[in-house]
Amino acid sequence: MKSAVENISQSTTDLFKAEHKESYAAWLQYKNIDDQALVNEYKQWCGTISTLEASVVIESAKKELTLGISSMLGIEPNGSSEPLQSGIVIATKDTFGDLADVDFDQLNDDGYVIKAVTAGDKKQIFLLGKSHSGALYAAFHLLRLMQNRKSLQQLDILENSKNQLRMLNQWDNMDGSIERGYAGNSIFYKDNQFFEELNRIEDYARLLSSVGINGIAINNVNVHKVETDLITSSLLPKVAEVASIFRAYGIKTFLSVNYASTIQIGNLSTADPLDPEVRQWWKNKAEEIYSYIPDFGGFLVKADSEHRPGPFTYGRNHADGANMLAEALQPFDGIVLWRCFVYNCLQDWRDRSTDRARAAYDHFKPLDGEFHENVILQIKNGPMDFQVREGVSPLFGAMENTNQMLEFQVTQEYTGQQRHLCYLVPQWKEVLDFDTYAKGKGSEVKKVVDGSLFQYKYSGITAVSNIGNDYNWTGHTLAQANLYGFGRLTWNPDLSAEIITDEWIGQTFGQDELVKEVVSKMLLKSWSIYEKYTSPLGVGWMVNPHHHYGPNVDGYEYDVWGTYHFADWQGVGVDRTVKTGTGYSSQYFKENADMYEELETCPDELLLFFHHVPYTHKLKSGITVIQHIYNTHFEGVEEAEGLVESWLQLNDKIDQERFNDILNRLQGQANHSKEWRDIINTYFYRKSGIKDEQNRKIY
Ligand code: GCV
Repeated sequence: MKSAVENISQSTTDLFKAEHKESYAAWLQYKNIDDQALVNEYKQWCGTISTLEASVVIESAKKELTLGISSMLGIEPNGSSEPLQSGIVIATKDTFGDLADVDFDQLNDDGYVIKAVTAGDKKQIFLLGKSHSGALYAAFHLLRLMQNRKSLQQLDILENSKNQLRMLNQWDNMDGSIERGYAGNSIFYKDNQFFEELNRIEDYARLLSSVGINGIAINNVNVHKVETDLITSSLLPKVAEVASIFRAYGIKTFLSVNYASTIQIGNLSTADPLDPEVRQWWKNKAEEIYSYIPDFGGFLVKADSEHRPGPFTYGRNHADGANMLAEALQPFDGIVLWRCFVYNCLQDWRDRSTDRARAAYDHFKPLDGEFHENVILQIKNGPMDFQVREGVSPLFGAMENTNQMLEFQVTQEYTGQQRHLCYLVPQWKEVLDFDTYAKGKGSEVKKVVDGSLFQYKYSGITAVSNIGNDYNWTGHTLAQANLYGFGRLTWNPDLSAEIITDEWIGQTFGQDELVKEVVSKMLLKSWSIYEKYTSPLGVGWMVNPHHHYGPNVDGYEYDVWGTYHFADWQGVGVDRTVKTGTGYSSQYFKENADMYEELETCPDELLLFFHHVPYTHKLKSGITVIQHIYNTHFEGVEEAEGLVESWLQLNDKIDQERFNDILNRLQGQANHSKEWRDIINTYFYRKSGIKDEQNRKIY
């Protein structure tokens, strides 16, 4: 018999679907189309769904199309296993190789073709994947077009994913909490167990697959005692169940593992990666895991960071640690995602010879070429920690012979915790488009992590997820756009922020022109607004310790001396130059190293990340640093208030629940932005003694 606790997932999911329909459906709304001419057009193509082969993934494609079509058009499509009549045909190279003029060689593993063909009065839309997953992505693409009311007459689309691995990392703990989670508790676990009913996970899988995500690590990278057991026979059956849900949506399951598992659950006295017993233990463990989950993705590892165990304890390096796990996974085609977020969180910030920003490069660059081919280094976008603004990690492009993947943070740890609107797609695009110059001009981060610059065997993009068990998944309903945008950008980093945003709005809120215009503007300028009233010019942090929400100028918890930004009565900023500072700037390739080293060429938005300057230093705009701080903080508040005004225009155009939820968050943000403004402005006024030129009130 199921306990009350075990049933919670099932019953709340049903309740949310019934009572919070729009909030829960996110961008898979499939609203009834009221334009009759369009309905008639669509009906000609959608009366039958033919599936030419059977698999759980193809079944998901059929299920999703049936749901979308019946909901949008009010018809129940027939099922068929022959492509004989008008309708949608789902197939792959295997069954369709010779039947159409489709060059499957142009498709990569997840690629697909969508083709509309009219012959007499027969109208067919072919959804042809190179693989079953490709066919599923094609189905979601078609539904996206329909949700955005596009004509289907001339469809002739060929799509390839640019990145091989497109992943999410859940930072979920088995007690049900989520590290840095801002949308409720876990949808996977409660009270140190998996939920018995896992149907909410299926809805999550649908959302992820619809934007092309193909991998997920289902537990926190900080692996505590209970989660260490995820790789034991007590929990593997349940992991296998979760994996089978994701599998049906083309998503591979990964686990974060405790580097010291051999000690914690293996009855060994060491986790030394060169110890034969330790190595054998992991080999046996891999074999056991694959006996439950034959297509298990592999291990995600945080080692030697923030008090987690790792190879340093045994005098070994990170290649030794990662390779040991890689050897164990290799016979099963599993991979190791080894995080580069390795730094000494106990460093003394007053000592300018150390610099946290340098850490990842200093640890990993010397190991280039020493990692096995099934290891990927997972590198955060910046050298610090997902700040509203920081440099791009200089490790990208610096390791020609080592697979790399990029880690973003969709959950808004430092960017307003889903209480503030901060749409991160524009920030991510800047990172992806950043030219590393690793192989001369045109060596952008996106080409490093899609594997093309150095022909990596494995590579891609991952991110920390922003969902929880709130009825709208993300706390702030507009934060759904970050999850959507992450997936779309990871599929294709060349998509513009505007296109991704428009796609999302159309599917989420419908086709009203005012809604599209207003929401798009709000989203696209929200990162800049948030940056204006928080920490200025790339200096970072300035948040309350530990929970990282709200202003606290000296609050950064790993700097108990309150010196990380080096603000005094004369100036502010961290000198990371080679000439007089920590030398961090030299970790970039020459073009960028030179640009950041010199005050004249360092971009204003990163000025305080790279230089310590007097408050009277003039920015390229001609404004002094101190005046810029005052101006942006006043502007940021005005613009946050402007977000509320913008939203109010949409009162009768959006369902009441989502309208009110978003309004509440925006109002909270506008109020909170004033606290930010006042604390930051007052701090710098008191430090510098320089008045605001416009004599605005500084508390
Ligand atoms: C999962 C930051 C966060 C931690 C997080 C860590 C990481 O330090 O504050 O909560 O731990 O990054 O990425 O490992």
